[in-house]
Amino acid sequence: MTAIREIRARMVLDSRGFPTVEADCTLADGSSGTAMVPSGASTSKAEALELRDGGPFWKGKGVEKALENLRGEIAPMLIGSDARDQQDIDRRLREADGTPNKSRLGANAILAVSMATCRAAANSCGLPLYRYIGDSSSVRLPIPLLNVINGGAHADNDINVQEFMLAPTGFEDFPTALRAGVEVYQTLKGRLKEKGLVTAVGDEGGFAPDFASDELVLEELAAAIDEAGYTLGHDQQFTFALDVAASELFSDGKYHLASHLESMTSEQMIDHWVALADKFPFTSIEDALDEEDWSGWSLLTSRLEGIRLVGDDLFATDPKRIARGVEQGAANALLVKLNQIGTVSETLQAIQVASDAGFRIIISHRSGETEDDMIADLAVATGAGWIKTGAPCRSERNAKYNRLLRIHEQLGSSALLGPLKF
Ligand code: 2PG
Ligand code: MG
Repeated sequence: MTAIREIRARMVLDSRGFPTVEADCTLADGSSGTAMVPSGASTSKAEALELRDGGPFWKGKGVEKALENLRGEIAPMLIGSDARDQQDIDRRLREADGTPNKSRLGANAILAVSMATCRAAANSCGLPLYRYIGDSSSVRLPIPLLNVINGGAHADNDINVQEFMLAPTGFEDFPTALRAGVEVYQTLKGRLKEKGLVTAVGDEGGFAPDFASDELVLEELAAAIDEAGYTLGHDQQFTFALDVAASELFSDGKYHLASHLESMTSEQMIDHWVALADKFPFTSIEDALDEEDWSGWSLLTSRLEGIRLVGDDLFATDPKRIARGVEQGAANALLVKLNQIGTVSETLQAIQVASDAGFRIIISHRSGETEDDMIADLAVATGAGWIKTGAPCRSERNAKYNRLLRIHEQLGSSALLGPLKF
């Protein structure tokens, strides 16, 4: 009944208006699942490869080659396979590709099929996706990390840090945490307007005004939280989270911040974050250093013990890189992106490796997204306790928040919020 009968694929547009891959998987019993893959802007060199056509159309970002591989090679190979055996499906996809970074068939083609198969199997079992991937103990909704000010590669301003996030860490349930986040977001919009700053939004729905320094942004956010009637601080209602995306600031062995005239060494960069964490209450700081600055990461992790130091570009959701981080004490939290590794089961394996080492798990969107909401289910399925999916603005971001609201309703009084261990 759960044998794959048909796999179809097409090009659809992502939130930046570029092509991406959508796949449908239909099973012998008529159940089906559809999935779309996202696309990053500040990508790690260690990520699985998104196959793009190059050439004159779509500014080189067409996905016809990926679709050809999917229709001509992947679909025929998987017809008749059991969709419930995700491990086996993903292993065969990996082996058929045959490269370390899925560059032959394309991680976009591979992931679309992996995700669509997973959804079809869940539908065939009559289970919501979070329960199919997880089990009956999957009742933890994630605390949303709301990216309300966009800088770096995601916005046309001079802010160094790519993402300034509100973390509603002191609330009882998901809807209340989301409501508080939205109220602060809307209050912030009013404050920016009053100051004559732009309230146009960046790729992830956060505002993208110009501020002279990262500190000024954080002061503005603190004021918005206060004005909205909430409290900021460790053990209060809100804390902050940052994604520096420091690989984007690193060249020739140095860090170059727009707010600093002089470039910085790794040690100076670490001092900079330690000083900032002294002034503001951060729950986490992501990619504070370059993705190959392993010794810097170890030093930073030992100096900022109380804060979750999140490896995104550093780990690229790759179990091998995570194992290296665990061994070297580089980072203590994992950012999880399905398309960095390219299949559902390898993503789950990455989460397992990191959780076993006591790392915090944050499930994440990409800056180029679609209305696909699988990451909401993935967060609940794995009990990660954290999700990063942009500002509460732009429907590709809200698709995930709205899915979590529906899951919360489904779970009723059994729903919990946040990770088992903070
Ligand atoms: C990040 C992501 C998502 P991108 O750096 O964490 O916010 O951005 O998808 O551009 O890599
Ligand atoms: Mg990041």
